[in-house]
Amino acid sequence: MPPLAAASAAAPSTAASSASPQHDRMAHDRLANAIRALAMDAVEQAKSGHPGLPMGAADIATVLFTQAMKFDPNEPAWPDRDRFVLSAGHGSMLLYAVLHLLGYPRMTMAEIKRFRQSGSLTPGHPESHVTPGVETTTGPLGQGLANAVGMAIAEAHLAAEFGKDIVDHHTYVLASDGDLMEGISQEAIALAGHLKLNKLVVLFDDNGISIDGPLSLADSVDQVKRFEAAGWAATRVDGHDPEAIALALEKARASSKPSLIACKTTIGFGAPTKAGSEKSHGSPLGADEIKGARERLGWTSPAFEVPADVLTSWRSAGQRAAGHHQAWKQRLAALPAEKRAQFERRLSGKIEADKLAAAVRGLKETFAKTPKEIATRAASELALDALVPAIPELVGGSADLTGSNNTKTKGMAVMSSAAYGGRFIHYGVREHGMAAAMNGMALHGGVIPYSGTFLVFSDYCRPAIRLAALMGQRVIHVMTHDSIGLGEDGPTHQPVEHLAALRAIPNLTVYRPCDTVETVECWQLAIESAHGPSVLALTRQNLPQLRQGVDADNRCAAGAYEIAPAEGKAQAKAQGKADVSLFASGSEVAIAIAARRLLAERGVAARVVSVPCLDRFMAQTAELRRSVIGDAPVKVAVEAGIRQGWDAVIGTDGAFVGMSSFGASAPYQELYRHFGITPEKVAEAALAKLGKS
Ligand SMILES: Cc1ncc(C[n+]2csc(CCOP(=O)(O)OP(=O)(O)O)c2C)c(N)n1
Repeated sequence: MPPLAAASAAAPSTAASSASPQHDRMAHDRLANAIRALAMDAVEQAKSGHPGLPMGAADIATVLFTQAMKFDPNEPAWPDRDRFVLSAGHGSMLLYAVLHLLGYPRMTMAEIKRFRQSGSLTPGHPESHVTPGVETTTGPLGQGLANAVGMAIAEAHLAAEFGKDIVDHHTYVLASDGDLMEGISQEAIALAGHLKLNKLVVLFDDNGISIDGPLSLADSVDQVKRFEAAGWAATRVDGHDPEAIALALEKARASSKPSLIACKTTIGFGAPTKAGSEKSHGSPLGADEIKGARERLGWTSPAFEVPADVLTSWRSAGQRAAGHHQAWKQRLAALPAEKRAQFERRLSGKIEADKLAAAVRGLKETFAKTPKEIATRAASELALDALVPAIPELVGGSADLTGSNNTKTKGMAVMSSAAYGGRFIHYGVREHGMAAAMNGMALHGGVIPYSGTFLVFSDYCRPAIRLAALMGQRVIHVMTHDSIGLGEDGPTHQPVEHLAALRAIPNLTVYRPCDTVETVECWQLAIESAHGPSVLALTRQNLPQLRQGVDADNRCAAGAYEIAPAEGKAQAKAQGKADVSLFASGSEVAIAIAARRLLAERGVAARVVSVPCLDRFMAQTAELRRSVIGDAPVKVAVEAGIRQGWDAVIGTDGAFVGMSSFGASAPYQELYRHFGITPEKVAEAALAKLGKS
């Protein structure tokens, strides 16, 4: 698409349409000063917030939104809009001011006045699920930049699949010093450079200031060289020179590489004593400073008032792409019906439920016919062999553990700069960047990203997983080698506290299936979870297939269910009465079932409840939970992780067989014996509680 015309196309009175360069500059300044004024006034009114970045980056944002970007305020979710990511989320007032000025209908002046107040569309940091026009939730520095890489990946992938007539947009990022100091930025820029994501443009707010003071206190990286080394086109401009910014953006759009534009700016631009200093970063400027800034900027309007001519210019800039949007709609309408339906369905996030159900049923029938004693990571691969062809929006990957995570199915093409249509991404050893890019892909829409790494490295993904949960995004993390069961690699690689730590994240669903059938069911649930991320914790070691036959229902959906009824005393069996309830997840379900046999030999009736998903189970009604937990006097939980979380099932007086220390390096069978996670120890724990030991 050619660069959009300046605002003049829609309204002759706008900045760029005027006669002389000085007039242009004055008109630009007034547009930018509107952002500055709104930011300082809103922060002042809220008595908290960050005026420095919006005031410093106002010129960049003005050029970007009034000259370069395409979007439609009346349809913020238009699929082919350019994406803008404010990676430095603390500067949220920049984005809110721009959305208001451009005419996003819900971003009213009343919302600007309610900055940071309860229930407003203007929370402290941008939240994608709260505010139309906000593409991703930012605040934890570095995440937004990595999200943007994912958005650019999704754009390139969908363009390859559906054609550039329908998918052809840019992703712009405003990143701060803090964003670029965070380690995740290195993973993100390296991946983007490698994949030659040339429609990704990062505008670096190069103000040399962070909270502690001048950047020189802590950093001396040459960012231009750094980005160039990662395969980017990189340049420096004066971030207060609109022409230079516009020119750099034009070059960036023509580049065959992703582009960095390092824009030298003054934080708090316009503030008489605080500009250029950390004092303008994160607190209200104060009445005197604001008065002085108004004088310096020549801004005579009272707080929260935008002069009519300035608002008109901004609003007409907001309408610049209306024609492009209409033309896009016509191109979409002209697509063959089936292709259009697929595109619309994929962007809507609806999966083809019948195809998913058929794939799941087929897998269950296969496993019923030929039960398999395989690791759940291998079961997951078999599941993906059926799911990937059935669900075209699945885009997989791994952080350099493809062969271990089993996330690449037969015939899955690799995504590369030469083939963006590929559906498997080699993310490299970049777990954090991978998880954050996946968030960006999900936010972009049209794809469901899934990935692979070891469960222990969920720690390296955690900040991004937390944001996926907060944003309610469907991303699926395949995390294998889920316990001491991985054996010889030892305690550095053996997750112990990770299941509990992940379960602690609200709106994240953690699955730990016990066999092939549960693995398929958990995959189905993860794909169906349109409004939250999932983790599939899978084993390295082989496990017996415990589920026989074909269940029409997805038994994992309730999170826990009785997999083996009470066995032992004849009358107990008849009445379904148990002396002991054993609860277990994943690889330990088979151990619990073996313990049930040992207990039966001692005349003790034990039932086994498989708990593939504690999160889902805890979300059931109290009544259902009570019925699954049962009323056996003794409850024992078995999981090769820490106890935390299990008391909700077994009570504080229940027995727990699991880990309370780090693991060790040895063959896994030995480790299970060493740490006492065996059928014998489970039976012993139950007998002790019964007073029979
Ligand atoms: C991961 C993370 N660590 C720390 C913070 C707290 N924090 C907010 S802004 C900031 C740095 C500010 O410097 P810079 O990024 O240059 O922004 P500017 O001062 O230019 O607005 C920090 C440390 C954060 N938001 N995210």
